[in-house]
Amino acid sequence: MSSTLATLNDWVGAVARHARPDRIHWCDGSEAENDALVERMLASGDLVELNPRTHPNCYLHRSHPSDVARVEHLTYICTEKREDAGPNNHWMAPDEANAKIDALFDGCMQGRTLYVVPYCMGPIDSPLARCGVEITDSPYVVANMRIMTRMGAAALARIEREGAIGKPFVKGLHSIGELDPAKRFIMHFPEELAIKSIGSGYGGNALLGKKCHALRIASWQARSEGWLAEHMLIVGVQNPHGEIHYIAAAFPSACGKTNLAMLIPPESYREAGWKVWTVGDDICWMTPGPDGRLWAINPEAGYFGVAPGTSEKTNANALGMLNHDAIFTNVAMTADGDPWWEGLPGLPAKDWQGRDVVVANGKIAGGPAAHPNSRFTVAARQCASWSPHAEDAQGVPISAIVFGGRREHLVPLVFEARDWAHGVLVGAAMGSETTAAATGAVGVLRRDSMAMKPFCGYNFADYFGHWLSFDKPGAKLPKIFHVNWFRKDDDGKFLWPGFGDNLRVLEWIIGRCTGNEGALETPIGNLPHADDLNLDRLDLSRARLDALLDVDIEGWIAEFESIGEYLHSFGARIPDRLLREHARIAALLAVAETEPQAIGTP
Ligand code: GTP
Ligand code: SPV
Ligand code: MN
Repeated sequence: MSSTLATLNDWVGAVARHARPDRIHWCDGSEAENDALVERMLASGDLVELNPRTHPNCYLHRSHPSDVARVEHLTYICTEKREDAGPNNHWMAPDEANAKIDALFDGCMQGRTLYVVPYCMGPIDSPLARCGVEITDSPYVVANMRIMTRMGAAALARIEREGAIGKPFVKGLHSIGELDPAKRFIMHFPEELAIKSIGSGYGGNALLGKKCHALRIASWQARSEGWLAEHMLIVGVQNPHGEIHYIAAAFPSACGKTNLAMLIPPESYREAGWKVWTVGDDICWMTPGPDGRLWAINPEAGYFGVAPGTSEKTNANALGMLNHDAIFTNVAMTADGDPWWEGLPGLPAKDWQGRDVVVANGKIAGGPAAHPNSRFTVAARQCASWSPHAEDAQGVPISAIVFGGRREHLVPLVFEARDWAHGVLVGAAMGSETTAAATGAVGVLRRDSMAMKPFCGYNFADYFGHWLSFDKPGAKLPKIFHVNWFRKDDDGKFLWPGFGDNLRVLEWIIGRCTGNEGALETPIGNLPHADDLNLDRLDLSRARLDALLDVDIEGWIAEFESIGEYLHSFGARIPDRLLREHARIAALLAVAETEPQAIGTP
């Protein structure tokens, strides 16, 4: 097989001559093709079959122990000009990058099959969707791409149709190479709509439709075309009147997007008739519609979600979709062959590397049995809360944008930005404690603007300017909020119960959008008064609520100094509008410090 599109055939041919695979396979995405791939991976040991009675068509993949997360230090944006990549990215000149990575691709597929994987990001008939082709030598990547994207014949047909009228597709080249961290690079060439990734078979490093295409390359395209490609979940919240408000929320990796996207309302809300609909859990593409609102699609067709912590209590919707047709990566396994991770009942027999688990006094010895960044891959439609509008070609209209991170201290449960420009500052200033989703230290506070630090394909200063540019006549922009589920008390315990109870905060957010909720103005933004939140049947003391809503002026003054330094680190390219907004709030904080009576207390 090959394509009717000469540019595609030529590229595949050129790659094959260089990487020298034994065979070339063009993927059609069919069931039969997938079955054959699974057979081959079971035979090679790439996959282990899980208990077919409790988990039919479920498989476990154990990645190389040095290849378990994204590698930000090996991820490059390769633009002609260094300033276009910005200080937020690692940069390499395209010529140098191509030479370096092409040398590693030389002959790297000998003895292997080269798979040509055509895919579509977004509903196959949506004008907002975009296509790409990934070339890979990893059957595991093919099986994951089949779940995570619209992969195969229909995507190829669209690519050929668009190619015939000169519309390009994104070219992604991937090889697991030698799985050697010293020979691992994830390189992006936004000016050529191309990606080259070698040396990793894991998640965002290898499933090129996801972070590489749908965020890094797409954010670059979105800037020149007037839309936004964001690291956001999309959730529909239906109130007892049957009205649905869609919220897009940007939290950094492993900070709660999947959980919020699949939220199960607290009992009192369920009884009252509230429902929550999942549209997406990781990536959101938003475009202004003819009505001035932002309309969003989820470019993905599946979830590549964090396994540890997923339980009946925290995310029953996720657990419920994982008992058939799922791939698990680096989880542990019970003696019965069921997948297992920290947070599930019972005990595992084998850890994520396949080693026997030692249990002493009912506890697992020697660290977690499932890798902290172990994940599941599963089709989006298997989720009980999958929205009937998730595949609407025009997307869903967004009522509110929410930013949030892991902040043990300082940042209140929720606050609302005054207007769009303030909201852009709130997003740009986001900080979060690092997680296991990327290699490196965990729990270190860093700036992660709009949760896009690892994913923005161009200079953050230009990106902030692009965000600001949406505020123009005729625009009906969503309100912008900031949340923090992770504030802790003096004993290091979370102050807020989180998970399903986060709907209480979403209700206030929606109420602010419809004009039905009150708020207290503070220098950092508008907060709910204690009695603006619906805390029905929630066991939360007034002292804890006050602590959650506390705005510590001195702490915020220090925070704003640090935010100012951060903004200035982008030099002259930083939009003046953002600096003015920063100065405005810094001035309000200074007044509040000298005249505390000038602001109220929530
Ligand atoms: P990526 O897929 O890496 O982009 O991450 P994500 O944002 O989808 O992460 P996910 O929803 O899987 O979050 C995983 C972690 O956040 C787990 O450790 C959860 O237990 C924790 N988490 C999610 N929601 C809450 C919450 O409301 N409160 C608390 N305390 N923890 C939460
Ligand atoms: C993230 O790290 O934000 C993820 C997982 O969603 S990965 O696809 O590996 O990037
Ligand atoms: Mn993510």
